Amino acid sequence: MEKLVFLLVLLTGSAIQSEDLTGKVFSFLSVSTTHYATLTPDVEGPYSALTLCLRSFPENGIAKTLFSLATPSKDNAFLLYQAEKGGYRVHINNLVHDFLLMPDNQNEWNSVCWTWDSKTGLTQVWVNGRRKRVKIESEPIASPSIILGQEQDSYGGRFDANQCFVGDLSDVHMWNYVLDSCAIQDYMNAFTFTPGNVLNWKALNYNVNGEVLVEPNHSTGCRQKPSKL
Ligand SMILES: *[C@@H]1O[C@H](CO)[C@@H](O)[C@H](O)[C@H]1NC(C)=O
Ligand SMILES: [Ca+2]
Repeated sequence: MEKLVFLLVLLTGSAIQSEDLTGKVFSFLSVSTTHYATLTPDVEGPYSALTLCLRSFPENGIAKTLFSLATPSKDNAFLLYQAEKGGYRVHINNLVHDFLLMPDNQNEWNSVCWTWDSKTGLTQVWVNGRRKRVKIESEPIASPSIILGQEQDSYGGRFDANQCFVGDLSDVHMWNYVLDSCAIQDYMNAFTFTPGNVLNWKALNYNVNGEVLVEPNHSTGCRQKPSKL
């Protein structure tokens, strides 16, 4: 009996291990099929609605894969992909829509939020405070495999080096409901907001593989030089 209790404590202990990554970033250092982070959601699917927010600082301007969520039957179940400058492509249960001509800071952080509601199909993407919308109707999203840094072509695998993310990602949060516009603006402006209940950057369950470093946000700006001495 004592052994069993001990084992249970061990099991639950490892299941709830999480890390506060406030002020930190995942740095993906180079093109590969082996550098990635696996995120474990705090709430299991199916999800009838989702909001995803993250900040990205891609090394070469185009982020490519920002967020890859696959299910056992659909590799592009909830996939956010930047195909070109200002072009954000969403995939929901393998359905695709391109949001073009979005704001896109070069050599700076970009804040991206994406909401989806399976009941209405309303799909919204916000980049740095600018919003675009479309209707994508599909069924709720089943049990997820969530990966940052690589694009899944199967459940948890089959990565393509041409689609990997190189650069920094931070403040990844996901909710199993649609955040209202004010909450999105709070995130965009880096004000206080309610952390994600599915993925929470302040208490993240994750594993890294390959060259993914957990680093402080290096682009915090250099100290201003005094204009005159
Ligand atoms: C990193 O620091 C810069 C400068 O303070 C800030 O603008 C940016 O939002 C920060 N990024 C993240 C993800 O914290
Ligand atoms: Ca895929």
